[in-house]
Amino acid sequence: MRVPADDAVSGRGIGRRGFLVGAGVLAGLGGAAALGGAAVLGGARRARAALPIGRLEDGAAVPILVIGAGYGGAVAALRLAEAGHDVTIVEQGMAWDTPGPDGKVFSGTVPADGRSSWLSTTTDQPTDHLLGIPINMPVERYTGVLAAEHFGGIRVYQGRGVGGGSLVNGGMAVTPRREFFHEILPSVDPGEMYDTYYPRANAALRVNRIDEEWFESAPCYEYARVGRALAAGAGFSTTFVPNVYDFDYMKQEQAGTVPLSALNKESLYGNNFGKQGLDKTYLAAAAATGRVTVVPLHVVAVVAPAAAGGYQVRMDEIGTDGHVIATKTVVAQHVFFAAGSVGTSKLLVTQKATGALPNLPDSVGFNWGNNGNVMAARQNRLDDPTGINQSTITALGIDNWDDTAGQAFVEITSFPIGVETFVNMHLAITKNPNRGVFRFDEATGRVDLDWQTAWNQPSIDAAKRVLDPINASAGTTYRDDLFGDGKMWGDDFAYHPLGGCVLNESTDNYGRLTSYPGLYVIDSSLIPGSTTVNPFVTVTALAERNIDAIIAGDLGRR
Ligand code: FAE
Repeated sequence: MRVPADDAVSGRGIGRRGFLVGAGVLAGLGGAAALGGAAVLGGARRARAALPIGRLEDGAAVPILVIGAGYGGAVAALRLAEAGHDVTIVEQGMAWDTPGPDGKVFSGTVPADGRSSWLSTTTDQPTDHLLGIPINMPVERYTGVLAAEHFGGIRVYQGRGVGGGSLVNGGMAVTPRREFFHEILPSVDPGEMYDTYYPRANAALRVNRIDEEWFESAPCYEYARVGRALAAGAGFSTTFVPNVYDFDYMKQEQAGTVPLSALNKESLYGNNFGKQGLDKTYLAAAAATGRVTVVPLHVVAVVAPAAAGGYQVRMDEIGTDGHVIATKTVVAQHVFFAAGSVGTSKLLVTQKATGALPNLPDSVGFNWGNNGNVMAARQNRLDDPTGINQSTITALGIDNWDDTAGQAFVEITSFPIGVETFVNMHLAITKNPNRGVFRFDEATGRVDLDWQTAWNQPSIDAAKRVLDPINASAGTTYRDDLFGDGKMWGDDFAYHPLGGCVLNESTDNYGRLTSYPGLYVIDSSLIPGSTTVNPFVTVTALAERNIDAIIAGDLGRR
């Protein structure tokens, strides 16, 4: 299927499109809770884009294969196609372009169904307790949209499907402060990033800002205004956070004129409306070139040099219950690893250990970080209610990044359970110097991530430098019943995996795996563990920069 030309990209900008489709619902944030609530159907509806879903036959030969349909993969596919190249994207998750029997593409929140969770028989929420009681619920095993991948000391949340993380994330679209950029990626010229690639990424992702006047009276942001007031009482200022969720659509949700999404707890398991994910931006634009094919439900396992040149890529086609339908091997002249920080790191570490790509550098798998993610909730006093119907889209953050004794950006996120809780939920992004390593286990044939929960203590310490003073001045307390019974900190999971194949360390300065010409890395694994803000704008901008150089230097324009 093709996206009509009038929806297409013009030059570097991507045109808007309206959509028509089904509803659905779920909660979340730049990470957070997910509970309760009814779906709302009817009225104007916003559909998901028609993407060029295709097949890939065993033995096929393709010029360019992209592994993963998230941010890095979508940027690579679009820009390569615009340069005249045919691109095939293989993605392990589903297309997410078809409503289920209930008329919705994505699962509701409560009850959630199999569409919520990746090949699991229960949901696996970040906020997985209430009053100390576990609240995950049984679901049918299905290739659902949110994966909670469990490693020794941490579980890492990731999106699965055509759109990658954009299917499940909170849409917070933040460009880091320029003065921090050199610390994040010292080999990259900040001038080209801030003059060219960040603006390009922000435009193509359709980043927009909340109407600040509307925010001041919108019932769905009472929790944010209360959080801001309590932070101010402790001397902290807040800043508005840009997002890819369409704030005009949200205004209509608040007015009751369109089906609800952010205002009906949708986020972690996908937004049926309102969010401008990759399927509506980069991937829709890539589809419009007519040069991109997306092949869902294919899991890449092996990449190795092919005898006649190029690379053999072995993959399993899976059914929606995860069973293998077919194993296929295709040959690609160029392969882009865009499987995300965890996916790409696992693939590369495996290829090196098993001898498929033995000459990969020893640094592959190293320098992984969680972007300093940690969560906590504060219980406000009864005169500080946070509202019953909360928007899942985070609007405000407390910026304590100037505090060199514990730098943090503390989001004021929602806790949308449909009743008044007086709770302010927070996700902090901090500077945690600890780094993990992906290692191949010969005995199991699997890759584990060497990371210990205790390594998140610097993040807790930094978050406390903001939240302790707020508690002291506002007379509020930490909740200890939401992340476990008696557990105050959500310190054993991450939404922002970064690193494992770091730029200018495991690759050259543009993501080339130089010991294997034609292999590239173009996703969040290039960024060494921290972005100081929510990462996808930086992942996108860096991919834009790298693909420009790769097209100019390696593949050319046709
Ligand atoms: P990603 O978008 O994860 O795409 C990788 C794709 O590769 C996925 O679709 C995988 O299914 C696929 N894949 C993996 N292994 C294979 C394989 N072997 N074969 C085939 N396909 C494979 O990677 N970031 C923000 O900036 N703002 C936010 O508000 C925010 N909120 C978040 C909330 C949640 C719950 C989560 C999970 C993440 C959030 N993030 C947020 C992080 C953001 O989504 C993430 O940094 C990007 O998605 C990373 O982009 P990549 O292209 O690296």
